[in-house]
Amino acid sequence: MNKSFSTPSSKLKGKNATEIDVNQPWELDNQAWWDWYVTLAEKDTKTINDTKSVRDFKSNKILSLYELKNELNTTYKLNLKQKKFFQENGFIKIKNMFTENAIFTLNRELSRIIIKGFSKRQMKDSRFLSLDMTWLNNELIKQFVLSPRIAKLISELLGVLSVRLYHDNILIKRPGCGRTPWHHDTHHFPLATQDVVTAWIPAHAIPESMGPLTFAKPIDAYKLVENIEFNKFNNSYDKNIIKIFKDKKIQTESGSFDIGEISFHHNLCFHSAGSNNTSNDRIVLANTYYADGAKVVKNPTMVSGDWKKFIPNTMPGEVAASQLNPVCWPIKGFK
Ligand SMILES: O=C(O)CCC(=O)C(=O)O
Ligand SMILES: [Fe+2]
Repeated sequence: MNKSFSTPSSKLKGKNATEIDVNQPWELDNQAWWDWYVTLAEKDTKTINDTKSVRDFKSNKILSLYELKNELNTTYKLNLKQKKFFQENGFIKIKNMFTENAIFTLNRELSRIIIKGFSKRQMKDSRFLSLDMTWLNNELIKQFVLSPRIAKLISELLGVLSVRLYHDNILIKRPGCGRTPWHHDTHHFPLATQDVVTAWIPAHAIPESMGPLTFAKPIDAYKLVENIEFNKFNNSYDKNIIKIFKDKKIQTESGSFDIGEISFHHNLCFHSAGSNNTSNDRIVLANTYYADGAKVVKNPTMVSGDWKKFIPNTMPGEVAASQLNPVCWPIKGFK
């Protein structure tokens, strides 16, 4: 699958502000969206150069689909402390969500998909590459995306009975790619609910030098920056957030991820990511889920990106329940 390669930032520059108002829908694909979006980030001040390989798995067994299913179908028991942490902070990182073998299996499959999905020219730049909806044609990715282990945990974090899939997203931050700007995902998902969580599943260990996801604490941090106007042309929005968080002494969590460690973030949680200062790709499978019954907002904007691909045949204002948004929890046969 070869994605179209467009440069939205140059398209944006060619037009005046009223022509590409942020309130207008996004007309390009999800890759184009990421290409544009990372141009809005302030440069990283840290320059950690780390060339050691993070591909080093202690065990490197590729699991069969049957073995993988068994693992992805077991449920995880959240404790009260974890639930409280998520309620207060809007995110949680959980170690050992998956075994090293499961992550190794995911790593090999994602690496194969990436080689197939992008041309040499596309892979040459220090870009943020993205592929979505691969679960539709790939049984292994489908197991991860529709995993009851993940979906049940999300329903418990949100305190809702049932969750649907919004979309999957393979996120590849290439060596040398800069920061991901500060944002919360409410900006991105055209869903008229606050019950949305993304599971961010690294396909290897992510040291700090590689740009792990960074979270602001507590979840209410977004209220401090609610009135900052989003700027689609430059990094002023990101710069403003950095300044306000610093002035207000907002704590951030930017630690590394071990193999098998996964983070879950709520759509109101402010997050960003550092630049990738290593010589390896940072490869992550990020899947987003929402409470069953949610509707599409009445006016999706350009920041909502390619949403019609993820919720097809659905008009703004209608319930988001297309065939591409299966209920991932509850699932028959599981308690
Ligand atoms: O991977 C990144 O750098 C950003 C991902 C992100 O913002 C998200 O998954 O919500
Ligand atoms: Fe995000």
